[in-house]
Amino acid sequence: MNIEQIAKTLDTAAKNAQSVPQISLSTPITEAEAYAIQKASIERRYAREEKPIGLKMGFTSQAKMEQMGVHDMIWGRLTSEMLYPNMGELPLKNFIHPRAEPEICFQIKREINSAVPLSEIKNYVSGVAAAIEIIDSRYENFKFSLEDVIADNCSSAALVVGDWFSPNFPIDDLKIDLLIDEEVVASGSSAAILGNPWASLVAAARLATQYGEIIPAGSIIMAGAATSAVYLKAGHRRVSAVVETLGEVILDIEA
Ligand code: OOG
Ligand code: MG
Repeated sequence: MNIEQIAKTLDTAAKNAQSVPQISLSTPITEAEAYAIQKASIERRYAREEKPIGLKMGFTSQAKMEQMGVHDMIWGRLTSEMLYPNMGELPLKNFIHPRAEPEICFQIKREINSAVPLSEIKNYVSGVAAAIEIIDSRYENFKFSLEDVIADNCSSAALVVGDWFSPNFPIDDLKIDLLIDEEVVASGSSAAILGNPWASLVAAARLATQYGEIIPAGSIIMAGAATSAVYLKAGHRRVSAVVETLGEVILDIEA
């Protein structure tokens, strides 16, 4: 098994918006190897001048685990090229089969270099915001094993973050809607994210630092989707997420 070779395959698939067969169909990989492939593939992005901006959690809600048939939390890396401005335009042609999901995002104010208990996690955070993640599995038919999706940087493709609010703002049980062209296509609550989105940040700190990843001040951390993800298609004009009291975050869709 050649980690660099698989990393290149996945990075090229993302760059060219061209799907590839699942790795696990031809090469069995362990979870540790999958994280090594993810790291190597993201390092190829850094070599193209993309910058690390934070991390994402995945499969932190029942809705997501059931939709994808996967039952373990995963984490991936976010880069500068993935971040779109609120109200910006998302070019569909850059993606294979993109799906949108509504999330909560944290902004980190103090470096995290080891696990942090729930009782202390707020001390590391400067803001909370509504967000949308665009996931775009590089695998054919959006199908994968847990190891496949970890290697593929947890399907992460793009994200947009709304206005920041104080971390003292209650976020444990907020209504979350995902809308396409102003119509609600998925609904849930922030409580669906591990019972409380703060628990997802605790998990991110534990899992990432376990793999030797330090979370610098200024990073953003996506808590994972509260609802299942919804395909974006040609003809759609806008995707938005509305989180009770945190407000709205919007991407216009460029066909
Ligand atoms: C994997 C990514 C999961 C989330 O928020 O749960 C994820 C996928 O569903 O393709 O980002
Ligand atoms: Mg997500």
